[in-house]
Amino acid sequence: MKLSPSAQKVQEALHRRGFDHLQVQELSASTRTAQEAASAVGCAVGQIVKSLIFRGATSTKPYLLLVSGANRVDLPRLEAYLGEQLEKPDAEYVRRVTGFAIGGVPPIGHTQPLEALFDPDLLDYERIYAAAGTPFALFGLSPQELLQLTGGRVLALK
Ligand code: 5CA
Repeated sequence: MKLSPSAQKVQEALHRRGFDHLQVQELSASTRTAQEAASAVGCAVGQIVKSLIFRGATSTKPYLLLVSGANRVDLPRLEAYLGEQLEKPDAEYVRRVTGFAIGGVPPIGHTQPLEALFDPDLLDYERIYAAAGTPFALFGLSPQELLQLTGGRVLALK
């Protein structure tokens, strides 16, 4: 099946990184939210990776938070750790730094390199599923593979 252009971008990013064994899947059901994605795959919501973009208020740099779909980020705690406030950017900023629209932001293949922070709860699963560029696309992988692909720093986020 031919992938849509945004999903194809993610498949190509996997290819460039030597992860050709990972396959982007386009589904007929929505994967726009973690809950919808879990229903579409038939997995626990905790196995869905939310790829969330925040902006450092001081550094102005974007952060990529890779969070289990079951968790909410404890922002004050994360801000204390990072030593700066975090702002929730608007949709246009998310598109600019990632190259993708909200609802399909993948953990890899961004316009620019993003500092990634990785929710340790994702390590509890053998297989997790991340967005692949559109609100109908996902790819499955192991948490260790996601760590390798993103260079994420494992940090309690909830
Ligand atoms: N495809 C699904 C499962 S992987 C997905 O992308 N879920 S998500 O949680 O990673 O992405 C949606 C997230 O985008 C929301 O949790 C929220 O943090 C963020 N978001 C939603 N609307 C906006 C908005 N208007 N501006 C900035 N961020 C937004």
